[in-house]
Amino acid sequence: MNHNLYAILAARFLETPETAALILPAAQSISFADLDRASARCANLLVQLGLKPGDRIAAQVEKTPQALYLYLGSLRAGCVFVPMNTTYQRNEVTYFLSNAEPGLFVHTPNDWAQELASAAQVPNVLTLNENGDGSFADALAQQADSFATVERGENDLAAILYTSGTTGRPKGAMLSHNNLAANVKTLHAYWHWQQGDVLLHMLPIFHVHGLFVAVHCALYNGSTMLFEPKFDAKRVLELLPRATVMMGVPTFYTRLLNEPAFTRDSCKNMRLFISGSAPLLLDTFNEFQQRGGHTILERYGMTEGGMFTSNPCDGERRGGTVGFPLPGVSVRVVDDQNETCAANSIGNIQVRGDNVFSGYWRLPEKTREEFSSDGYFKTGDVGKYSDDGYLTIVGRSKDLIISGGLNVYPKEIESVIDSLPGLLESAVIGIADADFGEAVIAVIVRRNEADALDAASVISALKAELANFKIPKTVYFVEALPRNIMGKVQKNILREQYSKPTA
Ligand code: MLC
Ligand code: AMP
Repeated sequence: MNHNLYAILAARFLETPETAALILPAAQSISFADLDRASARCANLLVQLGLKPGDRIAAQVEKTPQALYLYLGSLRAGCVFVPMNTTYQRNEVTYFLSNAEPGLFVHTPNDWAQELASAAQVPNVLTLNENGDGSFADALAQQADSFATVERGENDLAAILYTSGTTGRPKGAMLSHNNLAANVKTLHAYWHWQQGDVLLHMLPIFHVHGLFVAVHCALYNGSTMLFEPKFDAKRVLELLPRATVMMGVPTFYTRLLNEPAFTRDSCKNMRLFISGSAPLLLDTFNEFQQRGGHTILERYGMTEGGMFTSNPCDGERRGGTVGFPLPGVSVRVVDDQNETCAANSIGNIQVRGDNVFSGYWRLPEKTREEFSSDGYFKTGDVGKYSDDGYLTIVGRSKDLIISGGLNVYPKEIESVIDSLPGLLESAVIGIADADFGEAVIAVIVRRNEADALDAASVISALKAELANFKIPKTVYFVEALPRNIMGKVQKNILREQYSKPTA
């Protein structure tokens, strides 16, 4: 049997080849047969460029149908897809290229990508802009539109997704064809995907949520996606009457609730609203129920394994919880000695299942540290089970901020701040924010008042180094950071101090 994920998805979506796979903002429609042909062209191109199964393909491209062809073509050719957030800056991309050693880099045209690719000796470089044009699209047009999808085994890699960490450089999570296939089959059944479902797709497609959850589920169900370049609350109101399923991070839902025109009537055609990637506040959950007449289904997952738990489709969806372990996924809460905690006791969340990745790219030591001796992955999240089996995430043992559904590791920002002229040290923290859930702020100690940058200059210096969602919304200067007796910065004190409105 061919375990290639593309073969598994296409066996289903090609049952209805003339159905629209994608409907674009200007109403252009791309059928499943078109998708199959375009991904074949891409796979042929990859072969022509000399790429072999197992070779990496790095992509830093905007959300277009062509970006999806690139992903599907990469699967078909047996290559390993390495998607990158489009707001990553040159230093961030330099690292990914040197670490992944791709055989092809497809990027949005900018001042530096070509130069970085040459420095990293990437043999093939193509461009793709936000309109779907560029040398990648030109090259596709020259290719034949059929391709025999390459045979892959269960454990062969389909993708590497980089995730930062509390220490060191970002790590590439290696996901196999079977990891991804296992998760989509489970989610398809658990969320009761059905004939006629139409997905409103407004998430980026360079992360797990938009690509492996949203796109995979729609493809596996043969469902049309209303494929929008980015989230826009007003546009959601226009499109909801044509959709049945929407997925989003909590910011999508809070922004939708800020629209006075959002009512029960807006949701008349909807079957399911799903939220994840960050905690959905109980207030948002309740207000959405009252205003929209729908109970948002919250689920929990991670780059390293896709989805782990979910509230049920037909049982009680309990606000403030992430529901039950998905079928085939074992999710346990353990104490520091790895003993299972009783219900209502808080502990570390660990997961095991076919969906869970095999390790970090070229980091065997780090991989060993992150798994327990009996094969559970340590998520770094902290939670508890209720008596009746609902999991609640109560916090994180990792120093992580989640802003608008995107992870920001303070250590990374602090290192860049500390290297700026005249600055001694810094602490980056997350504070509650009505729009992003958490907002990044920086508290900085100057080394030398005279040469130190001011707040605006710090922010503009950081913008050149880091993706936009990592940039602190506010910078505060202090004489010293609060430290405990061990010399560790007491971020809890800073959080308390800066969470208060500064009158
Ligand atoms: C944009 N900005 C952000 C931000 N996104 N700031 C903080 N956090 C974010 N997430 C800032 C930009 O820097 C810019 O600032 C300004 O907002 C406008 O930029 P924009 O691009 O126009 O923003 P907008 O379109 O409003 O984007 C916000 C958003 C987007 C929430 C819609 O970030 C988004 O789509 N998030 C979803 C991310 C996601 O898919 N997460 C899933 C990861 S997978 P300035 O100063 O330059 O104006 C995962 C696993 C799982 O976590 O369980 O799913
Ligand atoms: P990422 O590494 O970007 O995939 O982010 C994964 C992290 O997002 C998890 O480890 C959790 O901390 C967080 N997360 C995902 N879904 C939820 C949720 N529903 N509630 C709270 N946190 C979540």
